Amino acid sequence: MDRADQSTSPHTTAYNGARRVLTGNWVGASTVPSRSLYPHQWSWDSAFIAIGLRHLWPLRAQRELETLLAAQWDDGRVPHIVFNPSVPLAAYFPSPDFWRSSSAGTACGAPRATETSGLVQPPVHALAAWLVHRADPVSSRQRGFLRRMYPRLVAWQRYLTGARDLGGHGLASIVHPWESGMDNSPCWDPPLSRIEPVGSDTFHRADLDHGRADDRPTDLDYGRYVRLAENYRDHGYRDHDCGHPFAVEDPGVNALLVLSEYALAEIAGALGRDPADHLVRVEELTNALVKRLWDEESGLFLPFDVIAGETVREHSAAGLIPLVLPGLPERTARALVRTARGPRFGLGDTTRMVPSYDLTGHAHDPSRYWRGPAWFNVNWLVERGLRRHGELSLANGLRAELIHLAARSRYAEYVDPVSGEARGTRDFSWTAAVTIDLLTGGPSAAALPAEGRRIAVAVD
Ligand code: 2M8
Repeated sequence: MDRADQSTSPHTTAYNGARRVLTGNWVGASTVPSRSLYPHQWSWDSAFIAIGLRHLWPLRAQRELETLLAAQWDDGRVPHIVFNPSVPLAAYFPSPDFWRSSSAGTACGAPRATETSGLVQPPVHALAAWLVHRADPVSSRQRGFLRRMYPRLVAWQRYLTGARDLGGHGLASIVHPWESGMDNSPCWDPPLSRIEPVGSDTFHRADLDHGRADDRPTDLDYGRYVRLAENYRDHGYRDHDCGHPFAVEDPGVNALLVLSEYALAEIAGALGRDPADHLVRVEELTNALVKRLWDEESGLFLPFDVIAGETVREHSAAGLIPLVLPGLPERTARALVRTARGPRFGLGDTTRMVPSYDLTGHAHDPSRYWRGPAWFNVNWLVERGLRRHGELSLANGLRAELIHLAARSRYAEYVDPVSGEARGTRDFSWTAAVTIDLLTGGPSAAALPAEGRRIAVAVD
């Protein structure tokens, strides 16, 4: 922590509380998002957790990512959940006996000895690996951390740009709402409406044993989630012959894919390799993102429904995430900042944190899962993006709210974006992790990959 933070007692309290959460949720080789609601290892959670852990225990941060990537499939996918065999099956649904990865995933090279889900989550991992390395380069080098991680991270990115380029324009598609990380976003309502739900009597939701039903997705949504996951599993998790009934290009996922490609360029450089291939991909991906997902009318990136062949006209915080990219055309970055401050997201005006979904949207609900509440990881990305594009006063205001609300909410999973009231579970790991990162790095240390480096991106 920097000196100013140490001398300010609310910051010390926030720091100590966050450290306590991360200590309590560490289970030996990785961190659970929550002891009660999410008792296994989650993919993008672990990336954000590692970004926080690196300031406390750099070796533990390296271990967090190593454990996750040890469960990578031979086709390159990094599974969205790595199951802990000592946790009872009933503790989380869908449990390992639903996914059956070690048998159903054989054709795609799922691990034999570890059970995982067959879906993926946003690719924050190369970014996390780079930041973790930077926190303690000496131990990282001694342990060959980057050298071991690099081929796995490259394979992961190539899975997304290869097997998952379902739209044929170079962007990755998600094939299930859970893959966006923003599970219940209204953005998925139109594509999900085409999916026949399984009956709610065919499964038991463990989430309702821990969370309030009003804060969580409905049974109808769960019926559709289960149908999609079953279909994928029953096709051996093969992308080419699954006939994915749900395929969407999500701006958040694709922006993080680009940011991680920047991180791969940095990692390649640190390993004495030529980063050129990664930088070419950065440029291609950024162009594809802007061409295909930028919506001039709303000043936001919008998802594209590959099956229906149309843009999903719902406005979510995922559309602001491309602000983290240094190569974003300046005009686009300025428009995104205007949208963040405008009536849909209210930043610096009506909201304390960026809501997950449009305040003026027909489906806005400030309490329900990803349909309005504010999440700390998404806001950390927005804060980094604002800082990167020189919006220091907005970034500083958001940073202060994030630190304050994290501690006040007891490190809640999410909060009401206007009142800051806690929602979801408490002692949530990534809330604690990004708090540590913001407190430790301070405003001057955005230190994302490609800081200061701009690439040429064509815009029509
Ligand atoms: C939530 O998702 C899981 C399914 O993956 C669930 O609702 O059971 C999401 O918030 C997701 O983004 C997050 O990674 C996960 C664990 O924190 O919980």
